[in-house]
Amino acid sequence: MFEHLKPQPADKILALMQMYREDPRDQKIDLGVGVYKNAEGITPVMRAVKAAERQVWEEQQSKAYTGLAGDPAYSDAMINLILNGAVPRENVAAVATPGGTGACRQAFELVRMANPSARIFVSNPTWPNHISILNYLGIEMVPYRYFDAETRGVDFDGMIEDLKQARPGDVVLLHGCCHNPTGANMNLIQWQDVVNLINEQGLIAMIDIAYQGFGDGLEEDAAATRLVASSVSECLIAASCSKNFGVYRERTGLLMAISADASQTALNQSTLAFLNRQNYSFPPDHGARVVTTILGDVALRADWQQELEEVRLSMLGLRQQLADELQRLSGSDRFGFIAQHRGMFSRIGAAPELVEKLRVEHGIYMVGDSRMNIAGLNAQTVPILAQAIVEVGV
Ligand code: PLP
Ligand code: TYF
Repeated sequence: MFEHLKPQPADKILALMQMYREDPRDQKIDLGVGVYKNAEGITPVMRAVKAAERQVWEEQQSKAYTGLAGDPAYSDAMINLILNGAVPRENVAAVATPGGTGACRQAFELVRMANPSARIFVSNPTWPNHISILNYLGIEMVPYRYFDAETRGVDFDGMIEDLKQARPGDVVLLHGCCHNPTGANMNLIQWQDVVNLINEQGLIAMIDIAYQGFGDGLEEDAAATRLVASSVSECLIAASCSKNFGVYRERTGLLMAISADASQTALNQSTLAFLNRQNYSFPPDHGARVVTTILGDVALRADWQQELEEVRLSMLGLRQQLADELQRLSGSDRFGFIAQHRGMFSRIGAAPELVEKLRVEHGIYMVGDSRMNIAGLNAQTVPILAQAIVEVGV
C-alpha cells in the first residue's frame, strides 16, 4: 500500500530552518521560524516554567490519565487569562489540545461537524498551517483581503468588502493579536466594525490567539478577543501557550467554544471531548500543568509576567532600532511600518527574488513571502540587516 503514497508539500518555514542549519557561513542570520530568541540567539526555558516544573516533579504523585478535556483547572486558568470575565464561565466549553495547532484542527473539525456547508474565511495571507489543515479536511476556504502591500498595514476597506460576501453560518478566522505572517493588526475600532458585520450577517467568529503578551501587553493583546467573545452569539477561540510560556515542544493549547446561550455549553463541552477522543484521546498534560501552576501561584505568575514583558519589550526595541536604521540608510520613512507592526513578525513586502538575494548574498534567512522574525535579531545584527535590505533594493 505504501507505494500509493504521494509526496506531500513540505512546510516552507520548516524547510527554511533546515537550509539555515546547513549554511556553513558564520555571519548568517536566522529570521525564519517563529520561535523567540534572546540576544544570544537562545530560546530559553522561562524562569517560572523551570520553577513550576520543579514543583510538579516534586509534588506529582501519579501520571494516570487526566480526562478527555485535560485538567479542568488548566481550562479555568486559561479562560481567565484570555477572557478575564468577559464571558460568564458557564457559557464557555473548553478542552486542552496539543498546542494551538491542535486547537485550530479541532475547531475546524467542530465547524465541519456542526455545519458541513460552512466556509471558512481566512485572511490573505494567513499562517500556512491554517490553509494546509483546511485543505486536508476538505473544508472550503475563502481568502479575504487583509494586508495592504502599499502601506504594509491592514487593508481594512478591502477586508470588510470581502467579508460582506460571507453567507450566514460562514466562519471568519481572525488572529487575536500579532498577526502571522504580516505583523499588521486592526485597532479596536476596526475590530468593533468586524464584530458588527459578523452579527449583521449571521457569521461565526473564530479567533486564533497564539501570541498573547507579545504585542502591546497581556491584557491589551486579549482585548480584541474579549470584545468578540462578549459581543457575538457564538464563537471559537484557539489559543496557544507555545510562545508566551515558551513551552513549544510540550504542545500546550486550548480550544474554547462559546455560546451566548449557556444551555448549549454542556453539548459543546461533550462534543469537544468527543473530538479529543477521536483524534488522540487525552491531550498532553505536562505543559498544561506547568501553565496552571504558574497562573495559580502569585509569585510564579508575577515572575512569568515580568519575563514575558522583557521578551515583548526586547522585540519592540529591535523593531524601533531597525526602523531607525532603515530611515537613516534609506533617507526615507518608508520602513516606519516595522515599528508599527506588533508581535514576532513583520512582512517587509520584498519580492521573492529579493528575499532569495538576501539569503544567497547576505546569509539572511526570512520566509519567502518576506516575513521576518524580529526575535532573530540583536543589536549587532540590526545594522547588518538594514544595510542588506537597502542594498538589495527593497
Ligand atoms: N496559530 C498561529 C497564528 C501561529 O503562529 C502558531 C504558531 O506558533 C500557532 C497557531 C500554533 O502554534 P503551536 O501549535 O506551536 O502552539
Ligand atoms: O509561523 C511560525 O513560524 C510558527 C511556528 O508547521 C511554526 O507558528 C511554523 C511552522 C509549523 C508550525 C509552527
